Amino acid sequence: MVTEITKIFISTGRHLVSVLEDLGLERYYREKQSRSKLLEIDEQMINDEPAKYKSDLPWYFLKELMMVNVTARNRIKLNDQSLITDMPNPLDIITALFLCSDGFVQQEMAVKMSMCQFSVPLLLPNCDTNQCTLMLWAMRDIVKKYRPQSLSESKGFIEDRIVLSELPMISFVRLGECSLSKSEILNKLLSNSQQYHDTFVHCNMECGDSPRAISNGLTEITWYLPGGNTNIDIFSQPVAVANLRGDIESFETQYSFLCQTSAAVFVFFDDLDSESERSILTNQNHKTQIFLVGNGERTVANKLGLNNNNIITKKKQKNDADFIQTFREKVRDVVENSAIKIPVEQMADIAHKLGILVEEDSPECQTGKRNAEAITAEIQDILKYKEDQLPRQGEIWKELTCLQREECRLQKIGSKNIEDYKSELQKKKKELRKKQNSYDMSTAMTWFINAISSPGTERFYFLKWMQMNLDNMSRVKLSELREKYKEKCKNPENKEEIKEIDRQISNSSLGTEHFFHEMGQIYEASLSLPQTDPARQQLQHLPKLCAELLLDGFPLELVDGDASNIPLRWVSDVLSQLSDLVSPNRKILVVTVLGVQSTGKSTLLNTMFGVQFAVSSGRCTRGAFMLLIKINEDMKKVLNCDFMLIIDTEGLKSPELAQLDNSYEHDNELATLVVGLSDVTIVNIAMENSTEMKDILQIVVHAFLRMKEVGKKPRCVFVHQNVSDVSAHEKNSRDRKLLLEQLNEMTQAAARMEKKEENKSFTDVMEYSPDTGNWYIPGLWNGNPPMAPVNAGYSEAVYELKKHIIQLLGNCECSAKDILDFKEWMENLWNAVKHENFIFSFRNNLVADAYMRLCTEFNKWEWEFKTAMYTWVTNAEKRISNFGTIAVKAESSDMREFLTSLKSEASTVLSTWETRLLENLRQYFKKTEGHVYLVEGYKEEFSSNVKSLRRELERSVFNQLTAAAEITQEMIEIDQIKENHIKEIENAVWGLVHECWKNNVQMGETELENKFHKMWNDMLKGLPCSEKQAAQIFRNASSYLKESLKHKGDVSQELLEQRLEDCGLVPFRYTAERYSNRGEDVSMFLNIQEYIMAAQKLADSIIDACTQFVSEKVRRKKMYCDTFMKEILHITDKNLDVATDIEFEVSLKLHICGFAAREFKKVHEENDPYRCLMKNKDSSLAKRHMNSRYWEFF
Ligand SMILES: Nc1nc2c(ncn2[C@@H]2O[C@H](COP(=O)(O)OP(=O)(O)O)[C@@H](O)[C@H]2O)c(=O)[nH]1
Ligand SMILES: [Mg+2]
Repeated sequence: MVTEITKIFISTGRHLVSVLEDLGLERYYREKQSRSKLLEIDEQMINDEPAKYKSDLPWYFLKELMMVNVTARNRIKLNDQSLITDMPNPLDIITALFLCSDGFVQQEMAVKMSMCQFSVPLLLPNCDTNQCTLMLWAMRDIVKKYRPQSLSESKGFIEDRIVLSELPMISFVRLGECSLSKSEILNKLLSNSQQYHDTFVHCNMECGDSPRAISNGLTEITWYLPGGNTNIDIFSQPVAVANLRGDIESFETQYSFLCQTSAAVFVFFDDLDSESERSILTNQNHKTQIFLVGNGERTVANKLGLNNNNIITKKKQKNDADFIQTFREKVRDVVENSAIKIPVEQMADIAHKLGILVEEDSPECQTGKRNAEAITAEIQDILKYKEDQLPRQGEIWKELTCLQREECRLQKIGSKNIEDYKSELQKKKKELRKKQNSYDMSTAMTWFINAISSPGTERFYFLKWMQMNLDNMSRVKLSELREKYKEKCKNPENKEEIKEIDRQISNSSLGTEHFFHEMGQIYEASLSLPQTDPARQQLQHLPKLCAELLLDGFPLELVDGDASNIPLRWVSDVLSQLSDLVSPNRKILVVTVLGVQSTGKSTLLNTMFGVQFAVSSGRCTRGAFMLLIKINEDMKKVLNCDFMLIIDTEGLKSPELAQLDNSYEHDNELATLVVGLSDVTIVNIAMENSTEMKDILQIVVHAFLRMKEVGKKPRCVFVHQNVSDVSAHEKNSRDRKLLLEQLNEMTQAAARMEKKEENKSFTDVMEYSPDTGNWYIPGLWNGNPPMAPVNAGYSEAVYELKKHIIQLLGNCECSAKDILDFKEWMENLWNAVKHENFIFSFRNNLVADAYMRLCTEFNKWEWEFKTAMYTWVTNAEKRISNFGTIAVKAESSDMREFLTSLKSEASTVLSTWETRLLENLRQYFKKTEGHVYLVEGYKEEFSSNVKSLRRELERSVFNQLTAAAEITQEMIEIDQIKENHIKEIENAVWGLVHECWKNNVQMGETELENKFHKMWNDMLKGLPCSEKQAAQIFRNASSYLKESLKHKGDVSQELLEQRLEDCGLVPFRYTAERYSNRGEDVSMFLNIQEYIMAAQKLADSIIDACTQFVSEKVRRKKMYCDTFMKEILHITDKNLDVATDIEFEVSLKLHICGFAAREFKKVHEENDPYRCLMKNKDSSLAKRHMNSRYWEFF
């Protein structure tokens, strides 16, 4: 025995080095291949030429495997037929790759292999050291979903990390020579009748008969998982199947291991002549059942003391199908009756006893595991845990989000002054930040930050352990909820229930992203501390940590799905750090995917780029993750960039949910942001939800038209999933045309609404080609999950799409930005999105359009109402002032009575109008044209608008009446003052003069003047001061102006930041800055000149009309009232409908309101009783009186 092993060791020991050299992998034997290297985009990635050298083969295989191509193993061969004899066995290539990869690449490979339904290595041999390794870590990330028979009634299912599942394992080994192909029989055993699949590599496959150089002793594992259909399922219970390569006589350790872990071991043999062969079967000390499978006679087997039941023979006459059938019976028997169910994780103990290495024993992996467990062991109740350990993200962060939005949108400002309101919001924000800072750093976060600060691969092990532990914890609860959710969504009646499940899902989910949220909040909050605060300084390094993770290909959250907000400062600082980490001016291109929830977006990206976005996460929150991929030197010249940033959105709301709360805002915002950020957007359309996608696209296009930030044209590619027909492209040319027509139509509608009719088609806004911009991708699975492998057609179609996208990216060289540019672009875009509030709230253009129509109509009624009330008030004011003159001597109580009666009269008029408007509204909704039904939901809103309009008018009318009454009253009083006080003044003057005279003091002019002033001021103190009311005029004007521009997008709100007091001082000159900056050629320039002239002319005529209105009021010395300002805006709006430019409109309105408010203010001040007297001072009776008296004396 010993000599035998030594022989193998010596012979294969030489082999490993030479085989690795042959395969060009020797340099990775010591320094393992890492994930970030694996992700790199290089020339080979899009190269279709067949392999030329042996050293190409592993890379070709890896490339195909990363794209989950089921034919990956069949293609490991060279084009050159003459070399065909010397071709490596696919198993050698797989073994070599596993030997040369680090734990993360191994994991990735195992996951993809299991998606292809390939067997994966369980025990990996190293013929150099003659040791083998249990590949526990590599398999850790495989999660499988299946339905055992017990659940087929209830349609329940089990979703589990396969290494933790308690399944029986059945092993297959060979002793001596065997004429049966063990692996092929196994494949047949596991395949159902309609669909044969090569789970294990066998000798009848391409190069499967090449001698194995380094893969003897390799033990592979696969799983048979039932789907709950008795007619299809081969076994009704899940079972693991292991397959040892090579003769067990040479691999006794592996054999022992299998005997101790399996429920049964099937030994394939031809004859058992030698004593040593027999002894190996009897020597084992274990509980497993041994079955013998052979071509030969039963008698040999009987010598071993096995009963007939444990012997399967394939006689010459027995056909394959029958043989397999008997075989299955035996296995089924074992599976159903076995008590031995050892999860792979527990096999590690057995491995240790047998001297088998376990890769998880590496110190980095163990430290990572300990660190992760320290955190996750503490978690009992997820919701409570989040509150205790991650307190900064929940409600506080959501409130902060609202405040940040409100700062941009000022939706609830009411009649407050902008500056005051903003500083009020600022103050609230500061308080929340203070509250965030008041929490101590929780133990969980301290540990988390420490662990991700650890060096090398340790932090990745830690993060992976965290992910897996958290995932395991919430999986049970979540998968149940998700299933329930899907079920409920089929029947949208259960809205409340859906909402409730949604909430529960949110409460029960806890992933590493929550720890990163917390980090972001800790960092952002610390920035509100003084610069020198040690607490703040200690946290300065956090962005760098995350930048490093990003650089290593770890996905980081861009948009926080829980709060639907970007922690802007945090993400910006991470990107700045990233920019510092790479050499300067590194360029990036951005690829994004957009589509409805659970339509295979993440799967698509993962297949395309070999990345690891969470699949089937089914989170109810919808954020966006970004991931950085390096571009290899050889591709840089093609792509003209150094990195590719991939953004995966977590999926837009499913239509059921969108209808639920009628909130389109988040999805529209998210879509606009990511499309705006990307160079290429992949729009994922599944047949069943194309409407939702079109709705969202409309809003994206519309938003682009509104937001000046989007200066470029994003490219978009439509991906139609689940279309497998070969003629799809041909057949769907009509559909494509239709799609483009629809896209054009909605672009035009949006352009009309935005008054930017120069945009005539979708392609004016987005770069899209109907011929090359549509991709049809067949379904992902070939057959019925869980046993279905990935469809080869899927992988191939995704590969073609990938080549196309890389080609597209190669064409956008000019748009490649460096990281800092990207950061700034993101900040601007997000701010713009936050400012925009109008368009995002609609489901699509039609609704937005119908809403606008309703608004227009409503404005008309509103105007009629207001004009009527204005006329009525003017009349009433006249009556009040007459009342004043006629009843000069009347008691003031009479005036009060009169006022009360006027008010009640006003109320009657107001009520009549209110009823009339409500009736108008009712009639409007009875209409059939204009898509009125789409805005049915706004009926209530408009009804309450009518009511609040009435309230507003009532208040204003009452105020005006009161003001008029007061003024009249004051006028009377002023007259009385004048009258009554003449005597007093006379006396006072007398007193003054007399005093001077008595003391024989002769006062100079000035002295006399001063005395007079003092006396006058004392007297005036009794009168009310109305300075304040005058200032109110500007404030009112501002708020009406804002109101009138509310629906015009963020540009207008930004332009409105100017102080109205500074406007309208100089004549209006329109310069069309926006256009002049863009004018590239002369013809364009000439057009602009014409345009400017036309605009100026229009402006002049509007200004004239408004000036006339103002002068009329000024001439008649009318006291200011709010209607004036509204009337002016009305005049402007009426004449403006040909204007195409929002900047023009805003600057014109600012000008007009500015000068009008100033004029009104003057009149107001003139009418002010206080000012009346002040003005009268010099010419006043009193002064004359005093002067004459004084001089009379001297
Ligand atoms: N039948 C079928 N399932 C798919 C297809 N693409 C993805 N899936 C499955 O759908 C689920 C959701 O996929 P995922 O990529 O997470 O969707 P996302 O939410 O759009 O990112 C996963 O379980 C996928 O395996 C497909 O083409 N056909
Ligand atoms: Mg996804």
